[in-house]
Amino acid sequence: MTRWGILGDGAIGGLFAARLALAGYSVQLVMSKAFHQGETKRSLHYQDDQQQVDLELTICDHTEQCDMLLICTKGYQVVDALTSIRLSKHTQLITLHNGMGPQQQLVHRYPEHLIWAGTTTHGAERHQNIIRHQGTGITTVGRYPSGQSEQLPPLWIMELNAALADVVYHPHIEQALWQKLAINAIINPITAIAQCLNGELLTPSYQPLIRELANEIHQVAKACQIILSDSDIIQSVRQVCQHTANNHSSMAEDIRCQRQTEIGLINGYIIRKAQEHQIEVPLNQQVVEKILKGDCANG
Ligand code: KPL
Repeated sequence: MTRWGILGDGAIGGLFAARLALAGYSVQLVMSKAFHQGETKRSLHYQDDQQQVDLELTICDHTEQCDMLLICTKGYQVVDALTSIRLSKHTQLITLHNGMGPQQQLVHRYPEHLIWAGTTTHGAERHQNIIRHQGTGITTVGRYPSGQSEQLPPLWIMELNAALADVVYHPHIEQALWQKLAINAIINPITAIAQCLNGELLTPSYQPLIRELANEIHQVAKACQIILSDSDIIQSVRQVCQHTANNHSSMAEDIRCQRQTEIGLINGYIIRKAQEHQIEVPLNQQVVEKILKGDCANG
């Protein structure tokens, strides 16, 4: 049985930790000493529509007893979080953050480790030690970069799926990462700038902006050899807005709470790729500028 470690104890980290523990797997919260300050156990209260459970999880600052480390920090925290713990050579890494860039950084920094990248659409909230699973989703994972030896899904995917379905294996994970990147690059900055709910993006007034952003993203994806049409992007954005109509996007919340946003790894990543391929992306540039300046409603 796979021994799991969770790095990043926010909503998604807490959700996976709780569900793995509830499914009977060995799971540890991995964090630097500076964060756990001598604490060796952490109590979590997990809730969803069917159950409410109290759990006690072990905390440690190393991965000696972890075969897989699920990295659930914000994208811009991944490298610092990993360097703050003792990472054993046998531990495989799985990234689960929004945006792109850190996956590639890990490949360069940790050449001896097997790296997996993933993306999840589960919705969760964390308030102190309470983790609430708000919406079921899909987690997609694959070797990063793809095109390496494994063609078959690894066995641990079944365990993760038993803990928190659905987990699917993607042999070309970059495709799935770009699909999620496109969704985040549209929903997150627009809702953050307008300080609105995801569902408001379904109204006609937002459609021209969504269409133009989708077109810029499609062009850059194509230059990066990713098949992602404008109409697929627009359709997925619509679906996510319908499923999460009453939610605030993570970026809208980051702006409201005056926290650092993931804009640099989302639209910032698209701009960097556009520059590499000499593609103009003026709308992506505009939204990045607004977010960085804090030029948002009620701001
Ligand atoms: O991933 C999200 C986020 O808020 O970061 C979406 C899918 C946009 C849902 O809100």
